[in-house]
Amino acid sequence: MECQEKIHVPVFTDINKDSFLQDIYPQRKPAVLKGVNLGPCLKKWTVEYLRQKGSDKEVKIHVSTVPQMDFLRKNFAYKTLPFSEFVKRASERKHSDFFLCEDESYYLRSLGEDVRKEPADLSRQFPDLAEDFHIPQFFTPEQFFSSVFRISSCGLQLWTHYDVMDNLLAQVTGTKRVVLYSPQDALHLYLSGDKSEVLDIDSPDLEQFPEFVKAKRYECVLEPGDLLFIPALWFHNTLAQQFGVGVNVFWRHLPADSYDKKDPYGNKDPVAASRALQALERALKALDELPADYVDFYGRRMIQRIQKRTFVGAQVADSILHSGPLTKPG
Ligand SMILES: O=C(O)CCC(=O)C(=O)O
Repeated sequence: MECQEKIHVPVFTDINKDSFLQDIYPQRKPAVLKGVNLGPCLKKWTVEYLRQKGSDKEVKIHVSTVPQMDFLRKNFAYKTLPFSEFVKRASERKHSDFFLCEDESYYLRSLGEDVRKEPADLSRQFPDLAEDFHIPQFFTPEQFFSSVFRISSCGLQLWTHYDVMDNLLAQVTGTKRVVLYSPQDALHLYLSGDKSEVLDIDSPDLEQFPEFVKAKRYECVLEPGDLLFIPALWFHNTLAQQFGVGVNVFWRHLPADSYDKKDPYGNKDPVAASRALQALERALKALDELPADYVDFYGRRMIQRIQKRTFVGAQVADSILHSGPLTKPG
């Protein structure tokens, strides 16, 4: 693909809570953290050990005939397997037992006990394994939202999406490529809700998605023991280069009541943003009673108003424009 600007996600070593909170967190940009103590999982989590400790707990998984999973066109099936059987199948290339075809791909995003209401929490769904994984204590216990198993077949690619909470994605075994896009590139990603319609980010159809080249591509490859800080609203797309086990931890970055209470996945828009989006739908409906040329005109005016009022760069430019000559505070 031509001309998409590519940026390596910066790598930091010897990070502790203080340096994370002081140097990395306030930047609101992704960062790879190496050398944070994740506990004995790094040595212990072999396929055999996971199968034995995770035992016969039933897990709901994604199964697909192709490794590139597509949520919008639903090219995968939801199936249920005992954890031990799932790990066996996800770790092998060809399966003797299968749902769709002998080289099908598997993905687990673990869920809470009550799937609709409760966020995933490793210490509740997999207590014997959870004790091997040390959650980095970079936030207060009240901010904790969920800890989620991410287990993928080799080659499994997960669609580009954003979440509304801050996130530390820990790679425990295997390597994984992660591509990220800034929230400021949202208009270049052809969004449908929280997901991008551009599935093939490596060779996108530029006739269908011409603006996609304008999105800056941030990229890193996670190795066992690495943590990736994914700030809320940053888009991410993952590609497992080997069978791999990861855990991600979401925590609340905004006050607790900013979030939708019925959101077990951590991906529903904050309450105020949902209200604003609904109000926009009402505003657009109100325009419908006018002829098309008026709708076009007032649509453009609304865009200008929204840009001026909400875009960070535009606000700064606007305040400089309206503040007169810059003077030093007296
Ligand atoms: O690691 C993965 O497969 C996906 C991770 C992800 O989407 C997340 O941490 O929010």
